[in-house]
Amino acid sequence: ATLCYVSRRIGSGGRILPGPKENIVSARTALITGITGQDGSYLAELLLAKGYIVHGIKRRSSSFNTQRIDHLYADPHDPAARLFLHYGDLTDATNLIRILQETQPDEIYNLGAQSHVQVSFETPEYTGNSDGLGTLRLLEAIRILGLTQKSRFYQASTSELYGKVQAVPQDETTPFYPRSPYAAAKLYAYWIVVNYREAYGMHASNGILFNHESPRRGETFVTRKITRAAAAIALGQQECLFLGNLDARRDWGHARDFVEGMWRILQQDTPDDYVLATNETHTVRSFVERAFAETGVTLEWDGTGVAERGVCTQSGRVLVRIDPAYFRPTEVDLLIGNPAKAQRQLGWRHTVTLPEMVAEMVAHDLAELRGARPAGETPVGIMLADASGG
Ligand code: NDP
Ligand code: GDR
Repeated sequence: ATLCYVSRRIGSGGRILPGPKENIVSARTALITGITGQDGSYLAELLLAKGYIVHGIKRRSSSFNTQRIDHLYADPHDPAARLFLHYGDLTDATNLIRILQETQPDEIYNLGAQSHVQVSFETPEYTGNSDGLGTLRLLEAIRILGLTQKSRFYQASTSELYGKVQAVPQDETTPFYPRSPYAAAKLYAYWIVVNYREAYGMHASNGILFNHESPRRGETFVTRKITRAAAAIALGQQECLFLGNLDARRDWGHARDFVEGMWRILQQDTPDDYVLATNETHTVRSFVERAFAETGVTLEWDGTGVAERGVCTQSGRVLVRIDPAYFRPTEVDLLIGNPAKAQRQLGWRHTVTLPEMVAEMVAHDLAELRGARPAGETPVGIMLADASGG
């Protein structure tokens, strides 16, 4: 069942296409938690293109939650199918044990998490359960099933661990200082991975990934919220964008580059912890300016927010406003990562620049909003990108 004769590659729009045999690395089996998320979808594409058999855990939902991977899915009855989905949840230990027993993965990528920092202040216990204890459950499942020497383990650790700035740029030696229930849960996960590596000799590694974005980014993370709003405003479908702290600085890369780094981490002979980052930092404010510039709008700051240049004084039109509801009880002010170790040991570096990524995201959102909601159909003033939770 682990032999794979079909090699495929990813075509435009992420479709799997027949490809040359050399794409096959081996007939390895991977399990991805969080496969329905941004990173899970790009990682599934990457692994399928390399010839892996990919199993993914998806949560039961009352509405469809597989949009990001639908283009990868093949009928499991098709003998060439190599992507298989299993219902499960990181809060359910017996379910995880059963899935690991059935799939016997060579590589496990733990990407599943309640991943929204602001939401973690509203749901701290659940976030601790899924993001912290969920990681422990997976590691214990590996141990219980005797897979410690077979299954390599990747943990989606995060630059949020650095939290309150201790040093810049941040690297693998920078002290952690978590600033949210999310970061505290991920801190537990980080250390339990290190502990299981040292205690049981497991091939378990942390990728300490700085922010990475894409057109598949969830709509309530700040970059996608901004690009969707810039597109919607340009199309006359939205009046104004409400944001919180514009002065926060982030090291933003592209998710497709970062999943390549995850895979490289698990291909090392020795498990270890690595920072993946671009080594550039930008304010939320400058991201807003870039995104609106992509739609031909030049923004000019005033005391209350951001106004469209020229129009502000003539009609007083304000396109971006501050809503204190989006400020966090404790903020992470400045992230900039030093990926030197990953460059040296993994041969990894980011390839997509910030301007390229912003352009891709805005173009995607313009196309999506044009298709989904032709201009004029949606009442002006609706906050398309301003869903609850940030
Ligand atoms: P997303 O929020 O896009 O995806 C999260 C995934 O986890 C979804 O598939 C979600 O399922 C699933 N999930 C949530 N809760 C559970 C649970 N209890 N049990 C099982 N699955 C669950 O996140 P990203 O793809 O952006 O991030 C992937 C991982 O990397 C996360 O762990 C995140 O914390 C971490 N990370 C992300 C960074 C980034 O900049 N993107 C940077 C550093 C770390 P559903 O679709 O049903 O909601
Ligand atoms: P972050 O990403 O918290 O860094 O976590 P997010 O995009 O949510 O926030 C980035 C910065 O923007 C500021 N901000 C706003 N954020 C949101 N979501 N909505 C707003 O309206 C808004 N206005 C300003 C925030 O205060 C913050 O400073 C992401 C997640 O993917 C985590 O899972 C991951 O671990 C880290 O990146 C690295």
